[in-house]
Amino acid sequence: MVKFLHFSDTHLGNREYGESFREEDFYEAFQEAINIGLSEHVDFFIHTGDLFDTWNPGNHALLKFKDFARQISDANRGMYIIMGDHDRPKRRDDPASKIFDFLGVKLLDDGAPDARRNVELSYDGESMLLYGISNMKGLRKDLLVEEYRKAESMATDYRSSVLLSHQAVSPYLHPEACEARYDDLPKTFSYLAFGHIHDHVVRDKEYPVFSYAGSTDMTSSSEIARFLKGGKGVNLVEVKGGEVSVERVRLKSTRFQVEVTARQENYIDELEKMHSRYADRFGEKKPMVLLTITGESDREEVKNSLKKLSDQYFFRRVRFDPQKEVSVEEPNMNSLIDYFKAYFGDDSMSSLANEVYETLRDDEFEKARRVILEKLGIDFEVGNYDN
Ligand SMILES: [Mn+2]
Repeated sequence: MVKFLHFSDTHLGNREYGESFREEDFYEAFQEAINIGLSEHVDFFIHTGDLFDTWNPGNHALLKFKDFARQISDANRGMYIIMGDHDRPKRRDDPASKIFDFLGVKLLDDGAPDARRNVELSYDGESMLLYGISNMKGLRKDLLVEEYRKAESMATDYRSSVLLSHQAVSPYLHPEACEARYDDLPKTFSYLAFGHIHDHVVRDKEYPVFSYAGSTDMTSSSEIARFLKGGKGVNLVEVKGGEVSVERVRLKSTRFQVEVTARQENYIDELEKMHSRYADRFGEKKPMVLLTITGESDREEVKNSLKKLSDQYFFRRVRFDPQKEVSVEEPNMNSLIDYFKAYFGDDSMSSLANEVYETLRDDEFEKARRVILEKLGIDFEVGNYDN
């Protein structure tokens, strides 16, 4: 039997809202993932991309990862990884993860045209194929399915095999944002280990078993809804003679986040309701609350009363949305998008304007940028994504 830990999208170095404690949160989640793997005596670790938040991480993030890799190497375990879209150098340079080969970090597919993508492992008398394809998009996207076919053909020679891939696969993201369809994926592998989509997905009722391990912390508020349902976690995977079982292990260190939307008259009540519903999930860290105040409000008064609660919660910049309730009662020319429509005289432009407005209001500049470029049909290599 072979046992390994599959995790993904750890975005080391991410400093959300410029808060250094948020950067530490990502390191703590990574440490917890390693602790889980080592205490479960896994044979090795696989990481399916977006190891770092950017392709040229800061020195602190590099040092933190060196420490993590050393813990794995001291335990005589290996780590196999591929590049996510965040890890792939945006200009001619080497991938950051290559620096750590001396600690047993093996990058499958370093992006070179002749990159070695496969490695054969042997545990417990069983040989296993690991095959990694780093993120392919932009010009590379058209070659992706061809690469999947090559991988598929190599895996036919093995009873046990794992594919590492970092892509958006439909139906797990809206089709326009996807580089492949689920039906395009190789079918000869035992386990398809995926990264890129930050929510956890597992399909284990059919062969091969397919999973997005998901991120270990949230890089966008769009991850909160799924986090509230299932938390963040890692996959413990066992493979025996081609049979796969996946156990999801929830991370305890991921900082709790929640959105609360209320009017000024009742937001304190709503915060209390949220507290009684979720307090047992807060853990040791101060929970982060994304608060939206709808309708008419006295912003100064809200801000002052939130200061008194600041030892209990970390409030992200509060959002005031006077439009929100009005638009429900009277849809004509009272919601922002109606104004955009009137101004542009074009549904597509007005929905773009509305989406950009919504994302910028959340301070998600990179996401807004992506929305614009996607809408204009520009495939691009530079910049960050929230995935
Ligand atoms: Mn990611």
